[in-house]
Amino acid sequence: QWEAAYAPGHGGMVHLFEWSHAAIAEECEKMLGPKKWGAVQVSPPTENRLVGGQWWERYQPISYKLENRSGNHQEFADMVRRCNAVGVRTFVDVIPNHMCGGGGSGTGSGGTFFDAGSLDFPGVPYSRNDMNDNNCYTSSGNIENYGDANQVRNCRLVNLIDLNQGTEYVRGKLVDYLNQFIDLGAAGFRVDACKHMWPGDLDVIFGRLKNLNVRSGFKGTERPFIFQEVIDQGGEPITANEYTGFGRVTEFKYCMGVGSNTNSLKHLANIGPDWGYLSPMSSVVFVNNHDNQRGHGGGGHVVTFEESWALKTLTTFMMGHDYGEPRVMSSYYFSDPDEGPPGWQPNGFNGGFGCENGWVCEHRWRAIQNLGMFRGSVFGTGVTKWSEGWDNQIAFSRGNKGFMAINGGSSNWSGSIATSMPDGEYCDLGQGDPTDGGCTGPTIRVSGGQAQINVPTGDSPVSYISVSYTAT
Ligand code: LM2
Ligand code: CA
Repeated sequence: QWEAAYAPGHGGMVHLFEWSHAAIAEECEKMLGPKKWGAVQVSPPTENRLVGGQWWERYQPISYKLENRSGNHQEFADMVRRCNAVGVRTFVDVIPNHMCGGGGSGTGSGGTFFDAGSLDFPGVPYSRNDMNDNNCYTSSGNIENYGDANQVRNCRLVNLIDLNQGTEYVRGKLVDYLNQFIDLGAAGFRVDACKHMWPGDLDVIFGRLKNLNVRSGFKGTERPFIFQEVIDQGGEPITANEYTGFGRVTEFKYCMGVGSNTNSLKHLANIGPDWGYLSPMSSVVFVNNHDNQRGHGGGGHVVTFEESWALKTLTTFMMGHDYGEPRVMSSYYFSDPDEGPPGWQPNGFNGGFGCENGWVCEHRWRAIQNLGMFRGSVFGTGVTKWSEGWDNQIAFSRGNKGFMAINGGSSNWSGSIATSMPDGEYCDLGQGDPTDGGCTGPTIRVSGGQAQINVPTGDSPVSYISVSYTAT
């Protein structure tokens, strides 16, 4: 459950935060598929409590029925099928730790009744006995001290009604919850709030999941790709390492690591275990996520779309480097950190470099949009021929498959840089798009182990080439 079952030539995942299933299906066909991204991470598709339209209401499950503002069951199924058809996998954001916030009653986004006062969720069904309240010994019933692993796992996280994953009944319901996505062709899961569940329980639950669905085009032997959200920035008894035995784990230290080196990119050469991070096979890495870009989930200074120049250089580095499985955040603009998405969906991709009407669409930016192609084409190689310019500039190869140069300086970076790429003329994927045998932008010539680069500064301060995209 550590390997993403990406289609050959595809790589990297994009989190299309708050996109509807219908808009994601279209993005797969027009953008993510053609540009060979590996997967899309989708917002929680299950029925949630309606609080007031905030983004976080979707982290309050009411039932495991697929119906909320992203769409319904049929639209979800259609999205997964259409994305798979163009080689893009679906990773589902799942929330096995809890149900909705305590108190009150009502109907969820799918019309299902619940009573959060008496802990009754007939849509699953779950009732009082399935909850952890009796295993929590804090006076408020909430997590009060992150220094006590017991309460972090058995008490309520911000008053969210905590499920007891230790019981057979709850385990069975959670396995069914996740398996329904595998049946529909999904290839993996982003698992919310894993710090708040016992590793032994997760091991059992993930172990019972089905193999990926043969009818969706998988081989029948592939396991779902699991990446667990564990916010470990050090200083607490619970560590990310407790969770690496049954899936990958989000490496939050990476956000701070890259974010504090935007003006010294050369320091990133050996980012990874040397920095006290998880092993490469255990980690999912990202420059920012939907939580920390708005001060939730750990916080700390992270680079977001608001620092667009740094986001481009760091995202290119992350997608090019061989440490961890990378995820690119795709956002909407907000002024209030609780604010939900715009009331309409992003415009369809037409070859441009962003979205309009409130959506940021970092994954469509000129510097970033072809990184899926690059990542997919260098699979199986390591970083070679690391080199540095004098003005915050770095370049490296991925064996004989790819080469990239990142210009964090204040003027063009041009000259001859050593590379392990074979001789040839390649499309500069950071500056233009490959066409049949050509390129809409500049090319980079490699001869005798030297790449002739000319990396601009400004809008797209990166150049990257791959043996799969030649221009002659
Ligand atoms: C996570 N980590 O384990 C995310 O990092 C975190 O952002 C999620 O909380 C959390 N899991 C639960 O899925 C988000 C958001 C919270 C929000 C919850 C539930 O960051 O602010 O809490 O989702 O929607 C909200 C209110 C909070 C209230 C709670 C329950 O902000 O004040 O607590 O609902 O009613 C009384
Ligand atoms: Ca818990």
